[in-house]
Amino acid sequence: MSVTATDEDRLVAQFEEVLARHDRVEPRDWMPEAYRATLVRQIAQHAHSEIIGMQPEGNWITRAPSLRRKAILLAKVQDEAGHGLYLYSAAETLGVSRDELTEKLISGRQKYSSIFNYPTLSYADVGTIGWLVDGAAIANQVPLCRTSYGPYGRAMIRICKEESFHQRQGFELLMTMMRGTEAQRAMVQESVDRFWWPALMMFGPPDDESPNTAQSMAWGIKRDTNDELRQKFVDMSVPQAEALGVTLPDPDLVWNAERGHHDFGQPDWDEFATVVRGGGPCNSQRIAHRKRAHDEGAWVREAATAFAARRARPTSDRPAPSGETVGTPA
Ligand code: FAQ
Repeated sequence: MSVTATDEDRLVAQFEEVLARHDRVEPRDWMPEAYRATLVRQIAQHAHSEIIGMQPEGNWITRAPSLRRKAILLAKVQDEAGHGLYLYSAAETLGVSRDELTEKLISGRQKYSSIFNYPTLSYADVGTIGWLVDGAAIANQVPLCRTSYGPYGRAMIRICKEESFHQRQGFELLMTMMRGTEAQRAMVQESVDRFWWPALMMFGPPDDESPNTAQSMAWGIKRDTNDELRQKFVDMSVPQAEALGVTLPDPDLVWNAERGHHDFGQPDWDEFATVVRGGGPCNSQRIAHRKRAHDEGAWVREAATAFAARRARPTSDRPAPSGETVGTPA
């Protein structure tokens, strides 16, 4: 059935009323095509980030310094896989398939967060990623719990609870190292020096260079701008750095009593652009690894599809499992 101009006006009006009430848009509801496409872009990028984000920390699982640290790290990396899966499921409610999204990630047609293109050079990086990267993720994602698209907002609620736990784990690891030897303290500081600026880049380009923010805010997909969230993250991190006893590597970082916020320097936006375009230190390694895992997992997907097809057939049509004869009473 074709949608007339009057029908379309009514649908647009209904959609806008939902947004004005700060209510949720659900998969069954009519939505403008551009709203759907923006959500697919953001949710897919977010899902890919969780999946690629397993690699930098996964690098240290076999070399964790104790059984306890290994168990914590394994659980954290598994949580990131779970987050990726909730997010792919949320994207699927918009009419795209996980296969299609994975293919776009591997072929470079969809992005993932710039932060995961930096290497993890010491065990302190595991703590710094927890503290700063999960910290930045929380600052960005707590407002997304109120995003206008229902399945995305609901996925965010659970993800934020887990990310908040990860952030505390990271902070606890760094605090333990800071109470250790001089060499451990130096390792933490060196790690913070490398991750601080890339963590600030996670919030995206400055607002006046962000092509998507204005429309995404109008649609209630984003609730705060990139610069607002970056500021929130800096304000939240300064007292935490003081408690840890590390220095944040920004000579311009200073409390501004008039604004009630910290002033801070700008990340190197040319470096950000290079990393987003694929030229960061680990971009090709991350994608090659993801592609290899995908190719090597082909047999699992085939087996799961065959198993699901078999389960969908009536019981009488199923081949007997070995050692049993169907229809013969036990
Ligand atoms: N990296 O117009 P805007 C995690 C792209 S947390 C790469 O400002 P928008 C947890 C952007 O897509 C990390 N690309 O865009 C974890 C756009 O591309 P286009 C993931 C970036 O969407 C922790 C272009 O630049 N979190 O994984 C980046 O309005 C530890 C212009 O930018 C999320 O994805 C970047 N940093 O705002 C896992 C949160 N920034 O148009 C493991 C959800 C921007 O060419 C271990 N996403 N771009 O396709 C968002 O909130 C938004 O998408 C922003 C960007 C704020 C990231």
